[in-house]
Amino acid sequence: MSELGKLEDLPLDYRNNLTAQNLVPLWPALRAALPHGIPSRNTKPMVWKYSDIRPQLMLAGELTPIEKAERRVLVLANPGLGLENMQATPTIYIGMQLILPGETAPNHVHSPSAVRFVIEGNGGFTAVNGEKMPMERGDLILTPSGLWHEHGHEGDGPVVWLDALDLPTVFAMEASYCLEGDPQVIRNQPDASQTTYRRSGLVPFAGLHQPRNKYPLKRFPWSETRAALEDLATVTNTGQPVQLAYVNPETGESCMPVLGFSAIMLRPGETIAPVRRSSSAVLHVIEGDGQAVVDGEELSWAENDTVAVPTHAVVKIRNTGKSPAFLFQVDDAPMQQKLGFFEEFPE
Ligand code: GTQ
Repeated sequence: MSELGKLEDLPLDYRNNLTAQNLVPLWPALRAALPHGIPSRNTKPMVWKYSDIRPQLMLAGELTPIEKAERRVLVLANPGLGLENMQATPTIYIGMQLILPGETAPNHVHSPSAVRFVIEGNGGFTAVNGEKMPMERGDLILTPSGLWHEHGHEGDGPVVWLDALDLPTVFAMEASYCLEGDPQVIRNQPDASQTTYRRSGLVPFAGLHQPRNKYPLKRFPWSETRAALEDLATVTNTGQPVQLAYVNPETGESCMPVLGFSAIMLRPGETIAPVRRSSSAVLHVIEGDGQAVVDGEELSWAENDTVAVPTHAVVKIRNTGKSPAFLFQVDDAPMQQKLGFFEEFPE
């Protein structure tokens, strides 16, 4: 392999002339842009502990009224990517949102797509285009690009959920924006998508051959996902990941366009070594205790903690507890697939 020329190899007046004309020579920067073999990654493998986040979030509840916040969120920012960029990984935004009894996070719509994964509390709800959905612990609720959404809380005590957005990508495309609107008129069909798509393999016959609603199912209740994982575990060899993807029930494709969502079960004492992938990911602990080794970084995790996994990382995950452990995974594989460079690297 030949050594590429350096910037300093060029005469200073030539460099200055290029700069003045907004031109840049590629060859001194080529290897940084196209590294050999593996991408250069700034994302730090790391864990955010819920025991650290929760007290700060409750303080935010005292310090900042919802009217002053619109959304009361602490963002999990990866220090390797610059805190101000609000990226857990290069493509994944993760926030922890708090809503207190009686509060409303007002109606708005934006170009980035979001999902909510409920962490604690009872009585929270999200309304999407007039469809009111309950938020119970472990539920996944979709608020896709271009759909109006507002959140509320009709119970007691704090309600906290994890927000995952494709904001870093949409923002990098200079395409991120938001509109504010009047409160939604709630239709008399709460949780309608869940009722219509009650069971996998069964979709409404009416309209089967018509252009489809892009987001037919908007809430995935945890009770169903957990039971499905337990069933899958009975037919999956130990050491093989017990993992289910959240998909569009009509197409079988990932339920959102940019980010992918899945749930993993680890049996007591089990270690899994998922195949190495070109995608980055975030793992959020639903239940259980364990350890992860991510590119050699040893991380321990407990309930409600959140782990950042860089692209191309070597990952091992171990359930150190005596009960099954459950993880919620966010990854950018759907976007990488659409862009044509998603890869898996079997050992
Ligand atoms: O709840 O709509 O964490 O618009 C960031 C932006 C949550 C939301 C976030 C948002 C929301």
